[in-house]
Amino acid sequence: MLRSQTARRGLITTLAAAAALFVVPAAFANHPVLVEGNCNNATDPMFSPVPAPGTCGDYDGDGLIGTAEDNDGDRVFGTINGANTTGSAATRVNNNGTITVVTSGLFAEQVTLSGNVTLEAAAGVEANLDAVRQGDAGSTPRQGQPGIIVNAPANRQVVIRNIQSRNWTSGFQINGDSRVALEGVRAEHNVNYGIEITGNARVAISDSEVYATGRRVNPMTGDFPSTANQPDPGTGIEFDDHATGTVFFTRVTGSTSAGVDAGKNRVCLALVNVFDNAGGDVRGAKVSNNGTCVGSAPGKGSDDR
Ligand SMILES: [Ca+2]
Ligand SMILES: [Ca+2]
Ligand SMILES: [Ca+2]
Repeated sequence: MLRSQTARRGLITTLAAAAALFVVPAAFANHPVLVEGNCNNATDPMFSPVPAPGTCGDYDGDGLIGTAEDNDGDRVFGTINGANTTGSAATRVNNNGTITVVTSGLFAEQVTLSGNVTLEAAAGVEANLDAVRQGDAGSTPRQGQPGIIVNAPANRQVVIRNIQSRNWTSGFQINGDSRVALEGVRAEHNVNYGIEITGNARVAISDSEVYATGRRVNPMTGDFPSTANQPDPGTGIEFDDHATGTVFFTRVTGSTSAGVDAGKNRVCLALVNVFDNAGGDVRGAKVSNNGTCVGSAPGKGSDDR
């Protein structure tokens, strides 16, 4: 009897300890956070002193912005990287959650997404991930890098919605086995690619705009395109390596090379407006005028259209 009571108490203790492990809310997974915008004023953006609480750039009105907001422990952040991986450890999403930019702003930061994450701007909000912030010494090295990089395993899904990316080598670069939906994104004035898709990535692009790839005048990095500075290659959307995808209800104009280059990969375009792309509007993709890629043959090159 005594022995069985002791055993029972031991079992209860073990179960209680196990239960405690499950209820400790150290870091919530898959949760939403907000990012404050900024007004792109000389005295405001994320690197600058704190504005008056509640004024431009301080969405939650606590007098903190930028990295200070990243680290005050609430679920509002001052930078996109803070909201994802570098802010308060207990509240950031760590590539498992939703990051919503809630007020317009300039975000002069390269962002890498590697998990089950949604990065979006709220309706009506202009979230501009721009390599260039006037007067910021980081602008020149940033212009030699991609803006938003996705490299996630195949069993994760990344969503990027209503975000614009400008003045990088590639506005959006999607690598590896990533599975990505780009909805309502804008890539403008990126030098080499608006949207660059490599590896085995699968990407669905919809309601998006890719303009003026390979075209830029910049006193620091040069005049693209020019004899001295050629884009490499200046393609609006490229599906490289073994990447596949669909492009729906999207505009691609003014590229110095192709508008959409799918090589011989399985890529379908439906209701896509391509215009004035110097290297040809579409290379290698199946083009559907029926508004859907369902039932269309996989891309076999331009003859398949
Ligand atoms: Ca704040
Ligand atoms: Ca705060
Ligand atoms: Ca915060």
